[in-house]
Amino acid sequence: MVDSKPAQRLDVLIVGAGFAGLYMLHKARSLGLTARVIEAASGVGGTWFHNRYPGARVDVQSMEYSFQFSEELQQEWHWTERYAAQPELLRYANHVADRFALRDGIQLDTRVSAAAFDETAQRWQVRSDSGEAWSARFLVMASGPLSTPNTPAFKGLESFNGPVLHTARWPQEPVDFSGQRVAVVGTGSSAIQAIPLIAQQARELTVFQRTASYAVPAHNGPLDPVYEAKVKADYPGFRARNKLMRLGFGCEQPMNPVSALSVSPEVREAEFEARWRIGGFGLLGAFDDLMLDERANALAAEFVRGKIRQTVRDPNTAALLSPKQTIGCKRLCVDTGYYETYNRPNVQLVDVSEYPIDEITPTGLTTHGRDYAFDAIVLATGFDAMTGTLMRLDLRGRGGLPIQQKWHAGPLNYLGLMFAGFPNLFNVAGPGSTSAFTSVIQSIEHHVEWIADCIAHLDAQGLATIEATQEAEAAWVAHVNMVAGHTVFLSCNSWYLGANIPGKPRMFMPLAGGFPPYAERCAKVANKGYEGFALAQAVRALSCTSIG
Ligand code: N01
Repeated sequence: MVDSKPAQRLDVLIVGAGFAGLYMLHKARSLGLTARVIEAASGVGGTWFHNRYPGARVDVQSMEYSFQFSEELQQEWHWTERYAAQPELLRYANHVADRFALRDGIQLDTRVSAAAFDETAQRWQVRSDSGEAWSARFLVMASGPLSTPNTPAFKGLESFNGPVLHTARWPQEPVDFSGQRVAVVGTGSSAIQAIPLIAQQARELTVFQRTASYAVPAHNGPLDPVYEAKVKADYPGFRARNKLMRLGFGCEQPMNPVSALSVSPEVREAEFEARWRIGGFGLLGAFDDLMLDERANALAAEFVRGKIRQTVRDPNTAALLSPKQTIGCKRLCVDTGYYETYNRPNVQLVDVSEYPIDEITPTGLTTHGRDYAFDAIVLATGFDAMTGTLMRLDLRGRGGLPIQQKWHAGPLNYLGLMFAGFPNLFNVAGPGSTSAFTSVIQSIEHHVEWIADCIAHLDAQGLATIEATQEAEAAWVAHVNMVAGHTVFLSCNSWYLGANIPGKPRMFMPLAGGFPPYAERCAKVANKGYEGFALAQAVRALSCTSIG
């Protein structure tokens, strides 16, 4: 271990200055707690700080993908587009940091590398890789479910003569592909957004696809001022209606409570078509059994494949772009001109499903015995999702238990918020919660408020620690698995299952049961005196000095 300076004492140490960390800091301060955010990057914004690739934008509508805790904030902020692009989202994160005077509580360019629960002091002893140390009663991991990029271990990756850019670690300065031959590896949400824009700039673009994705149109455009005024006229009502939705958003296009198998082909087609014209995730709500019954799902899947065939002129390319897996099993992509891009003469698609990329060479890459030459390679290869960031920390609970040992078979958790053996450690938007299936800012607000209420409860009762019980945790993980078992989510290899990372244990990580029942369960647990948690008195008097 690096020699460390004397530990700064805090009530709450927060890891990460994305939306979760910003709101947690604000909330902790509103409770009168001393709190500090430690962020590895040189700015706030988390996901939206790092994912600066061309075309990066949110796939939930801007009016829904924003904080609701402050009516003033939601009234004063103006989104320019239906789906905000990364620069605007980053401006929003910075605005939130300034508006709520959070900057002096955020330490940038500092990477937390180790945290251990000290059972005697009942505090988290936390260190950075530069040897700074903090001692906090509570540790909040606001480090994001999609924050550790997945860079496949391609042979020869280091040997490439040109730049290798990962979508999730895009440079801050603009990248110009003009006149270049560019490779994009991957065809998930990031690639689908980046490909149309790279294709407009590059001389030649070659996309290496292992699994085709389903994409539905965003129909993005300037935000309609009439719509904005309508939402702002009753923003709390709009938010409340969204909270009743399964995804926590989309109240204007609710789930159609009808089976896809119970209607005529004409009715079905009309419903799919209407939702396709609106764009976004609403297609999966066209019928209430699309995510539950593979026969119903196949009808929606074929509808999208039909759209691909109508859009892509070359039948071979259209066939390659047509996914075979159930729709929605991997996260649905929301695109702007993705399939149309393959009609451009400078774009080609290479299938690497059967014959993988063998090697990156100084001049390009090889697959299936063929060499391809490139000036730049873009890896749109996703993330070690939900667990990657915590598993890379030296994070130890009671008895020095490393998180790697606790999670060797998958991320055990209770309510997606806490882990048995790791008292006073809260995880925001992690495995076991519905966050991956919601508008994530809404999930973040829900988690942060639950955590803040929990800390306030402990303080009011003179309690020092809270910890999930092993029994409650086991029952919760079984519940998350049981819910997934009633859906189509187990029918393909997705990051939800950890299947995109070689060697990662397979466990369906997010809760697929819908936001309203999850939020209700979290509230019920708290109302019952934190059922399933062990709460304990201080083993000795605790004191906490303010560091401002
Ligand atoms: O990552 P992904 P992403 N050789 O894992 C391929 C959110 N997000 O960054 O499917 C060749 O989806 C891999 O192939 P396969 C959103 O939640 C949101 O695109 O594993 N290919 C796949 O095609 C999303 O789900 C937004 O067979 C390899 C691709 O790389 C999540 O982030 C925008 C490979 C990775 O796709 C992740 O999206 C962007 C290899 N060795 C992201 N390894 C919006 O809000 C991997 N691949 C719109």
